[in-house]
Amino acid sequence: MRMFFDPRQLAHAPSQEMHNGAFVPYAETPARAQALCAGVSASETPTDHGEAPILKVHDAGYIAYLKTAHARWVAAGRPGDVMGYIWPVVARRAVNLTRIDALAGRYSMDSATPLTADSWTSAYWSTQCALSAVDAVRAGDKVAVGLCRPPGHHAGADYLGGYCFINQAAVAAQAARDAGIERVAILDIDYHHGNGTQDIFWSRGDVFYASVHADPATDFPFYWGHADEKGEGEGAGTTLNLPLPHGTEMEAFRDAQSTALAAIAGFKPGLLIVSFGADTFVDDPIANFALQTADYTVLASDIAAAGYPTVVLTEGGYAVDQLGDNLASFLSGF
Ligand code: SP5
Ligand code: ZN
Repeated sequence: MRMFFDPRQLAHAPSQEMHNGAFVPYAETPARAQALCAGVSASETPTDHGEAPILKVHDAGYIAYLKTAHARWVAAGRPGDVMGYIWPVVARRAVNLTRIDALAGRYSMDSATPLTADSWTSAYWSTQCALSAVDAVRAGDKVAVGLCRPPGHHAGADYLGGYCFINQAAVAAQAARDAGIERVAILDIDYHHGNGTQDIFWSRGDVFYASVHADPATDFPFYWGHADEKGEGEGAGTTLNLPLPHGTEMEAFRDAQSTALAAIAGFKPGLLIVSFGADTFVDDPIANFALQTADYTVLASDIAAAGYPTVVLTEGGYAVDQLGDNLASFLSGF
């Protein structure tokens, strides 16, 4: 099984995030990437596919912002890392934005995702891992893995958030489409709803998005992920949300994943992308499900049994000491 990781993914290292009204240590640490690598036997550095596949999904102004925001923040005399604190909410006008403070609100969904001088570089290489995993599967491998950190599923076409800057699953799905795979399915089993992925493919009939996650009534990202969100236009019926309550254990989680896999089977995808978050683990410090390490093998076996060429991309998982074992358990199911 080929796995991809680039050391440049370690550089992004914010010190703190806003959480429940106070600054706390940043949960999405470089140590997470080291744990992911420790969980697998070996990894390769990805091939550089350039920016073009990223720009097929993300807004050009947003990508320019990711590259330049930290320098503008420093030039404006701001301390630390870039964080939005004023947002153009519905019906306000996001025009003629010149101050970095205005741009930070325009291009972000939360103040829990500081942008550092290295964020673009780390997110870029995280994305190259996803694209290289797509290449491996297109070349005939049954499954390939992108050790993606920073993660991606909260990032929309023109916004960052939830520790995410570039949506690796979306860029990978689009690359597969552009390579001639007619239908792509994304199965998102991170604890949190993948609002960015949902937004990007909301009106598209060629990419199915199915997510099992904590109920947005109680959990981040709050404004997406309810069961009645099903897509629109050509995408009507190609979004499936399966929210679950705090305390969810393996049996209910596996049932929900089976529901998602049954819907995906009806879609007949040529490629499956799994957004794998290990923050469903019982001891995750920022989440509230109760999966055990051994459960991940069973979940992956169910996915493998569906028989699709499969790209696994890592998303969240903040119990760093168990993250490698949880990833290893999941991959062993293939
Ligand atoms: C990819 C992913 O799993 N993103 C999750 C983003 C969740 N952000 C909201 C919860 C923040 C909790 N932060 C606690 C930090 C403790 N150091
Ligand atoms: Zn998560």
